[in-house]
Amino acid sequence: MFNTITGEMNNDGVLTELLRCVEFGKVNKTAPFPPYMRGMDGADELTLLALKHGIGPAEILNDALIRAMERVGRKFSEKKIFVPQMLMSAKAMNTAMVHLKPFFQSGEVKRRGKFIIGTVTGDLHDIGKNLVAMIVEGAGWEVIDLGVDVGSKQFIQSLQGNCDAVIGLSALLTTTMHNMKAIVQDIKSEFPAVRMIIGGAPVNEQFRIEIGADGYASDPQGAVTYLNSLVA
Ligand code: B1M
Repeated sequence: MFNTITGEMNNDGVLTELLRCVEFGKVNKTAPFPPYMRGMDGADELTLLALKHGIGPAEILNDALIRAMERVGRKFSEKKIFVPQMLMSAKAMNTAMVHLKPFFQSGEVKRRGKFIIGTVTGDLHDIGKNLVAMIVEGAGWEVIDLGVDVGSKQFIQSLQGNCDAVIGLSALLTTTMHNMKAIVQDIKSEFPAVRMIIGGAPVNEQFRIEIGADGYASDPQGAVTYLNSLVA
């Protein structure tokens, strides 16, 4: 991991350290949390270092950041960590994403269409939704991000000025995924022609069929593939 002569880390070392920072919620060098990492580089510095080493943004995202969040989720399920630690990990991940965002957004600027996205009512998880928004935007779509805890009313209001837009619903909780059904029905009754795609860890193709949504994607690229298929 370290070059003993120069004291520098190789690429695997940088990614491993970045993964550790997100897993344990070390945001940046000056952050006091976690106490045993005090004074060490955090997600902020290590993401910049990874980019400086020429590691691709997709590799940084998939091999360090998303893997770290998978570990965080597993430990939360096993009651080895609790909500405050999850929040610190989310903060570290978001800090890293600030540096990656320009790469994902620098795609073709010609707009293919509009995409309105939100995390559904009752759900405050936004990391996955933000990633989808970023990558869809990078793929040439104009993105209107309504944020978290978004219900039918906000989606419908947003559609009123953008009736040609495609809607994206994200949910991370088994409880809130069921709110998607009412949102799909409410939107379809006001705007029958609007296309809607759903995503998020607990949902799948079977659930999409059950609630009458038009598309399902397990990841941001799947959302791009679906959206592009509508304008092909
Ligand atoms: Co929460 N949380 N959380 N959490 N959290 C999960 C989801 C959980 C699985 C953890 C666990 O128990 N193992 C669990 C849900 C269990 C369940 O429903 N069966 C859980 C729980 C229980 C809770 C609380 C209820 C905890 C509590 O308070 N007791 C609470 C709920 C609050 C609320 O929303 N009302 C809660 C709170 C939080 C924090 C606020 C602390 C924080 C969120 C911070 C934030 O988002 N700003 C948090 C976090 C960080 C997590 C985990 C650890 C990580 C989520 C994440 O960001 N993953 C998560 C465990 C896990 O997922 N492993 C967990 C990384 C992200 C890139 O993946 O969001 O899946 P994901 O998005 C993916 C795909 O799903 C897809 O693309 C993304 C990129 O690949 N995708 C789409 C997502 N949306 C899409 C839309 C599309 C297409 C694809 O088209 C429109």
